[in-house]
Amino acid sequence: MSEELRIGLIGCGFMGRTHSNAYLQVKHFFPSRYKPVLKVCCARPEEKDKLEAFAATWGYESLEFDWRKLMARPDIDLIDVCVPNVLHHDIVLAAAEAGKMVVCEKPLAMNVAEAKEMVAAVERAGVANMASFNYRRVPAVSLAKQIIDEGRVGRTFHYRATYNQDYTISADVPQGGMSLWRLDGRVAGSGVTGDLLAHSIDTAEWLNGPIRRVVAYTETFIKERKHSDTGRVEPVTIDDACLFLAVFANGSCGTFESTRYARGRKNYNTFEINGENGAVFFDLEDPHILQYFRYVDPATGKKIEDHLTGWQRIHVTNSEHPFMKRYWVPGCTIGYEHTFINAFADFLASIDGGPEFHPTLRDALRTQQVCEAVLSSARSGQWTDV
Ligand code: NAI
Ligand code: SOE
Repeated sequence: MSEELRIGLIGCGFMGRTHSNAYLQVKHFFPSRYKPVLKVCCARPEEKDKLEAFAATWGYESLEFDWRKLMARPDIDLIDVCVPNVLHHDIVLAAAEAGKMVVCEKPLAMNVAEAKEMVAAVERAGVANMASFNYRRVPAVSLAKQIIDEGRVGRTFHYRATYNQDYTISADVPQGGMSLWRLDGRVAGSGVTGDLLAHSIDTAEWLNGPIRRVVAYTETFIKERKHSDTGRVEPVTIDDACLFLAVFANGSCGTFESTRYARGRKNYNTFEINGENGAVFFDLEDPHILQYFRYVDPATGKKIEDHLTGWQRIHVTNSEHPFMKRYWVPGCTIGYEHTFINAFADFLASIDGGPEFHPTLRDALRTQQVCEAVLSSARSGQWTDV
């Protein structure tokens, strides 16, 4: 008999859908003591029709139009924050104070000051918490982590990350409003730095350890856009592109590039790590493949024979690969939505006494600190410590 984990979800957009799907699916693949129950979903009153349709589609038991009401409800165990960034701080503080578990979408907050308060709130309340950096749980990315931890890459020299998209190239794309809040700095906090590079930084620090120093350049290609809320043409206050150099604590150096102006790129989230013993490369547009270059065999400590060195394209669908034994037979792929299912599976295991869950809000604070150092460096033009 499973125990109910009663979910209060705030936001019925893109992430509201991926999280709802994951709550419904997780028990189909990962046995758990806990059964997520979709108790209530919440959005703004202006979105009544959308929220009603959303609740019907996913099977939520009830609806609310003011997120504060969720905090007072004794029938909610976990608050899931799937709303624009500007709202994360207040919701997380209220949820922690009400003793609810917290799941919060990335980037954690608008800035480091907010993020610190959020971490303090959940830690003071002692509530389980999760930051939604879902790409860690793409099986190929988890396999990269395993390969690195097994010493197959060895001492790392270079870390190279990109996160490129192309959906804001047209000057006619407005900023703000329900759908394009990411282009409004007052709602998003920053542009590609918080929205896309936060993912790359979370992955990078997970795989290669802390970033110590950065130097950055940002560009805003289109300086003014019509604002959907006011109807006026207003200055654009976000970074359209951000490039930075990083020095890691382990002595390796990194390059990070992100833009929404890379014509042809949709969700080009890649990383390559070059080490003494080997290398790995991943591209989210080809998500079930991890490329691995074997130079030294860690079992023998010997160099691979020259005629056998080369890049291996590992099709990450074997039952020995992270998460995959829960799904289909070897060769059958899973998709984007499974990264959220995998994350909730690990989260449920952790609240049932299993391995500690990461990334927590504290881990996401680290990412926020790197983002803030990047944006500060872009303003000053100077190398900046994290
Ligand atoms: P969205 O625009 O699709 O949905 C946002 C939702 O928030 C809408 O349903 C809207 O009704 C709701 N909302 C806005 N103000 C509200 C309020 N005052 N009270 C209640 N609901 C309110 O946005 P999306 O893409 O779902 O993004 C939400 C969060 O998820 C953001 O922080 C974003 O950065 C993050 N995100 C993370 C992704 C990941 O890969 N982990 C992918 C996409 C978004
Ligand atoms: C932006 O388009 C976006 O949806 C980001 O907000 C997500 O974090 C990223 O995973 C996909 O792209």
